[in-house]
Amino acid sequence: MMKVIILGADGYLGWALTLRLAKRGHEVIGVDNLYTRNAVKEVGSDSAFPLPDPEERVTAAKKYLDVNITFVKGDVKDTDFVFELIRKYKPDAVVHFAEQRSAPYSMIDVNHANYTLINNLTSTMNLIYAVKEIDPTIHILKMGTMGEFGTPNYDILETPYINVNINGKEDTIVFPRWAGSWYHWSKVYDTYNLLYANKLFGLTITDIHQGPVYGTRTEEIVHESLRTRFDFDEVWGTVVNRFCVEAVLGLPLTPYGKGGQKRGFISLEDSMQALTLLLEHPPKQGEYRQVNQIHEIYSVREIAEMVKDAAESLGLHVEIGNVPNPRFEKEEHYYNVETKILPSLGFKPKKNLREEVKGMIEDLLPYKNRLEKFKDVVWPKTDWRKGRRV
Ligand code: NAD
Ligand code: USQ
Repeated sequence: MMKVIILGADGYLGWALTLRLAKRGHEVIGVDNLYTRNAVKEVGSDSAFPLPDPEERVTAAKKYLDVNITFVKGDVKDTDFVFELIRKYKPDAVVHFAEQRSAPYSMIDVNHANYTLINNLTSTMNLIYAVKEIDPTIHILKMGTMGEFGTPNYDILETPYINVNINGKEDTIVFPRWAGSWYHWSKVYDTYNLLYANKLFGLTITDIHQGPVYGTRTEEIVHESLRTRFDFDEVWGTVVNRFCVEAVLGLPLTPYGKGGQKRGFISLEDSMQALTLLLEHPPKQGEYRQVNQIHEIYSVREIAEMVKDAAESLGLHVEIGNVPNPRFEKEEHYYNVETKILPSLGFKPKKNLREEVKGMIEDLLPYKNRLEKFKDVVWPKTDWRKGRRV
């Protein structure tokens, strides 16, 4: 059994992973500064499912799953706090989710862009130095994003480096990246810093590139008090989760622009399976392992059609809207992603998007009255090229 610190344990993925690892018998120390809770309120929204305080969550986990979780409130931007944390708990691994994770939030204005870059880069640098100083054998499992690569006209390989030949001379460069928001760029810069730390200090790192996650359920969410957060507003909601709430509210679904934008999706349940495998099968000491964590590739138009079908099978009436794209992105493009590492560790996805969205809508329907209060924050307002909310 391992001792694992999860930075960002109060979040959508962090709480679900806290429950998963604790249930598997690992010792889990969850850390969070509750930033997302406040930042979602800042844009006038809230989690679709009401969230108990961290202390109440820990109590509910004990009651329903019989697990002991330690929760520590703290800011990963604070260098002394991170050093003290690593020194006190001496973990086998640290999972780093504690970043500002919304692309639209990072595009609101210069203050939100700066916040994103400072929070994300500082938290990763603090972790790098704390591990290097206190115990360089600790496995850092860093959550990056598929969006670091953008949507290139070539396959996105699962390798940190690639050989190139420029004017007849060969060398190795970092696999090319071209992000589509300040948030996604912050993850690119994180990757460069981690690659450098791996070379410089010999740190052991798994750098995960994950696509948008969807879902309301994991095996451990056996009671309402164990639910993880679920965002749907224009700033914090991700596309599948948003479409399900739009369907419940009777709002038109919002594929942006032509809707041909493709991404690699994974369910919350399968994301937990993948993360558990990567933690329980760490790379060799000093290795930098880059993993593409996706399951199915779809365009947003295809997703809208699947959500419409699922909602209509439940008796809801759904329209697909025509929404000018507030983002600066390709709307029709090639998209292919190499995924070898997770299957080699035994990863077998249990969910697919078409079936899962029906269960998500069923889970959300009892919260329809709560969701009605936030109807006004669903339509997109954050405009990439204007650099502000319109
Ligand atoms: P989330 O916002 O729900 O969770 C992140 C948590 O980190 C929040 O609870 C927040 O309060 C905390 N946090 C942020 N800055 C912190 C700081 N300085 N100190 C302490 N805690 C801090 O986001 P999520 O959806 O759970 O995403 C988790 C990670 O996975 C993020 O790094 C995100 O970029 C990445 N990711 C998410 C998705 C997705 O679809 N949700 C997909 C790919 C990658
Ligand atoms: N989109 C729509 N309609 C919507 C919302 C989004 O068409 O109502 C489109 C976007 O334009 C984009 C795609 O759906 O083309 C994905 O958008 P998203 O909001 O679901 O995801 P994104 O902003 O990229 O960010 C989310 C998470 C982030 C994670 C990323 C993975 O918030 O933390 O890093 O997914 S990835 O997209 O692969 O980079």
